[in-house]
Amino acid sequence: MTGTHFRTCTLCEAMCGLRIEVENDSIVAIRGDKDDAFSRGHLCAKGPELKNLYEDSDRLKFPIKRTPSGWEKVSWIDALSDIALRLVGIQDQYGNDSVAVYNGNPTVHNYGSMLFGQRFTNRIRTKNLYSATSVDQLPHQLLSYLMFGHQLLVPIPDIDNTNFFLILGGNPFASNGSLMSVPDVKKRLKAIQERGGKYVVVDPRRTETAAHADEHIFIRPGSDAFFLFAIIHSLFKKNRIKPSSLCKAEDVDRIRELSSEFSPQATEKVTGVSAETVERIASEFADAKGAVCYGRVGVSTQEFGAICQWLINSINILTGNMDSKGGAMFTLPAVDVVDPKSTMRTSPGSFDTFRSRVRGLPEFNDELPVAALAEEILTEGEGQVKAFVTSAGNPVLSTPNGGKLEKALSNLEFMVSFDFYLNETTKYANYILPPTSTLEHDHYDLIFNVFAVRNVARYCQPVFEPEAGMLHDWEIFSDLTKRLELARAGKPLPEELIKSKITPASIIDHALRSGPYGAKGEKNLELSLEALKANPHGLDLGALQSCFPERLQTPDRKICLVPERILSDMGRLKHRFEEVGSSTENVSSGRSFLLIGRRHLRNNNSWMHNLPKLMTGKDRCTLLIHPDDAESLGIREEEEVLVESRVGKIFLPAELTEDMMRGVVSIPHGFGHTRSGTKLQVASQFAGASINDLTDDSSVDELSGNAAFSGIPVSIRRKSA
Ligand SMILES: Nc1nc2c(c(=O)[nH]1)N[C@H]1C(S)=C(S)[C@@H](COP(=O)(O)OP(=O)(O)OC[C@H]3O[C@@H](n4cnc5c(=O)[nH]c(N)nc54)[C@H](O)[C@@H]3O)O[C@H]1N2
Ligand SMILES: Nc1nc2c(c(=O)[nH]1)N[C@H]1C(S)=C(S)[C@@H](COP(=O)(O)OP(=O)(O)OC[C@H]3O[C@@H](n4cnc5c(=O)[nH]c(N)nc54)[C@H](O)[C@@H]3O)O[C@H]1N2
Ligand code: SF4
Ligand SMILES: [Mo]
Repeated sequence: MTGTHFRTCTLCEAMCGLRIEVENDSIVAIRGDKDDAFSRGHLCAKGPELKNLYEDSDRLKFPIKRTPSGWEKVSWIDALSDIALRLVGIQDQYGNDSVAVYNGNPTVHNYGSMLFGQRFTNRIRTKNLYSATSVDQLPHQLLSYLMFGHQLLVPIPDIDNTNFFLILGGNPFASNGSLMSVPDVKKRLKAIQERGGKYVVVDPRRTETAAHADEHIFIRPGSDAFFLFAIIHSLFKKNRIKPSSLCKAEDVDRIRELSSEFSPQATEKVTGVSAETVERIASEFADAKGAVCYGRVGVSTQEFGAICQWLINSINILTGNMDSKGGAMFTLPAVDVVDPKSTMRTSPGSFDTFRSRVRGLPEFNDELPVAALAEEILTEGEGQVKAFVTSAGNPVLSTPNGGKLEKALSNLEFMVSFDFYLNETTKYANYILPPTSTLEHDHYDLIFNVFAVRNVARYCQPVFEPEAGMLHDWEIFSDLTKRLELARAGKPLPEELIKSKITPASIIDHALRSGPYGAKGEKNLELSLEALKANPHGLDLGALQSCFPERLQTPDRKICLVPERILSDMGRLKHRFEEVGSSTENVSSGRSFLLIGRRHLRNNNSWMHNLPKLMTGKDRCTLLIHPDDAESLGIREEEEVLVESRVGKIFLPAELTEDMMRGVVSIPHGFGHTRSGTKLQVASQFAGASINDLTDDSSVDELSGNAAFSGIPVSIRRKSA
């Protein structure tokens, strides 16, 4: 096969358009697609590595089974039939909840896996559903559900029109943006400055984004809720509130009352941000023509992650910047997942309709927080998890207290992993079911179009035919779902693959046609799969538009400014405020440090360390520490240090930098490829250590159940000491 293909990169949320040159069945170049309607030629170092991912000799292509003498290749039919019988057998013996499922991050970049994986989990009928959501954006979805009535009505910064962008706990220079699909974020941030606007970064580390910002504000990890409350306090004090007709007046009064004790002066000691700075930021925010407050992983994954997202939404609402140009806006995606009339409407959400068995953490959207997974496997009694299915995830490296989860996985009766790598998690499986890789299947961004800074749509055809006998994620899920049903009914299992008449593409085609840009839709652009195929560079469907109150999904089409659930969490917040405020221990006393994470442009969570070109250069898995803190511990540059938390310890080299706040240290996540029994030849040479051997499964945002990674207390010593 020879020719030029146009594809969306599926590695991060930016959705860059790629131009892929193929000669004689081999990729000769991957470049940014200059004609792409959204990304206009942008790409990062990871995009071209889709070639090496595709060619990686460690990538699995056919099912393997763990046996006493090692991994053995098996046929799809034998694997799928045995899995169906084992899962049904375990559920018959111990009940439905004895099977747990975990969906990892790449699921949301793979629409086939999403659509057909969901059918599978529906059939498993277990309460033990988990995903990367609860180590990530759960607070965003929860607050969208509570305030706007739908978990996917997520406010997106109108980056191209804003004049004041307040970023907390996000580092788009490294991550390329999150819950804000935005190719070429650097250029768009610079454009804010060029039009006379400003962007400000609040972060315990002077990140790459902060270094280019108009202002960087250091903040003590985990204290953002107090900073945000202080901003609101200041806005009220200065009379800068613009009440929205979509909010109840008594709710506005309520926020004023709640904010009364968090004055900029009172929060100063707890956050490390001066009262003067808070007052000034509040004024600048209120003055700007179009301002938006945005918080990402650093504020979602903390003890008050949900309260933080509530306060961020509240700041945008109270200053008239919600659903308004230059503020936080909402997409109208071509495949609409919010509108009740849409064929693809997803559940608006649910919260706390049941709780986890051992610790009583609340369900959200039928899922339990993954911080509870290990204990659900390890704790005996009715409802104990005995079998586990993972899909596109590596929870041993990506969820808190990975060491405990490892112990749990080795206790299971049965485990299956949908993955093309034999890694730190999948090595515990009895079967690994490897799907085709991204270039071998078609693609539509079901999720990231919902979070994009413009309304866009693009459909990509596969670049390569898969090798004979390989299957897509959705085909594996589809067969297994039906096989499971047959096994449950005691019927014979077929000796051939059970094919589905419905395909992901047919589902999308129907949704596009009946969606807002379809023939009968309000925008009437006659959008369909055919139309998208005819536009391989994608279609720009326009800038984000105001859509309230019509698109609000609350029963009264109003914003619920102060959800009851948030009110009930205020006691916990106040308690922590008093506790930290009265603590005599200075953060930078040298005895205990607060640990935070970080991302690097050339990493992608845990799974792209096997690509040699991305691993060149300086060691990235280091402990960042302020030189003064290092000096007080007698630690020198590159020296191996021991970092210890309540749950574990790791060794890694120190990297001294004034970019760290005093008393705070940073380690990237996704490393720790030291574990034996994996097949990751390159990654194991750049093994590093896993931050999640230090993060604590007992440290969660008690309201949402989301993992609280930011601000884990650790002690540090020289290895040689
Ligand atoms: N290159 C690359 N890109 C990625 C990924 C990747 O692994 N690598 N992962 C993708 C995924 S899954 C996601 S979810 C997104 C995430 O996208 P981002 O949220 O932009 O990612 P991070 O770089 O982790 O940014 C989090 C920031 O929060 C800061 N922080 C930590 N604790 C606190 C705190 O208590 N308060 C405040 N204010 N800040 C804090 C950290 O120092 C860090 O700079 O990135 C996506 N893109
Ligand atoms: N301490 C700390 N921990 C964190 C974070 C942090 O900031 N700090 N960030 C968290 C965040 S935001 C996230 S999203 C999670 C990610 O956590 P996970 O989703 O659990 O882990 P990943 O590293 O993304 O692993 C993805 C797996 O999917 C496989 N894979 C890739 N593509 C496909 C595919 O198309 N199909 C299938 N079947 N498999 C595929 C890869 O081989 C890999 O094994 O990590 C979280 N963990
Ligand atoms: S920024 Fe994200 S989408 Fe764009 S090329 Fe890099 S990894 Fe791919
Ligand atoms: Mo994520």
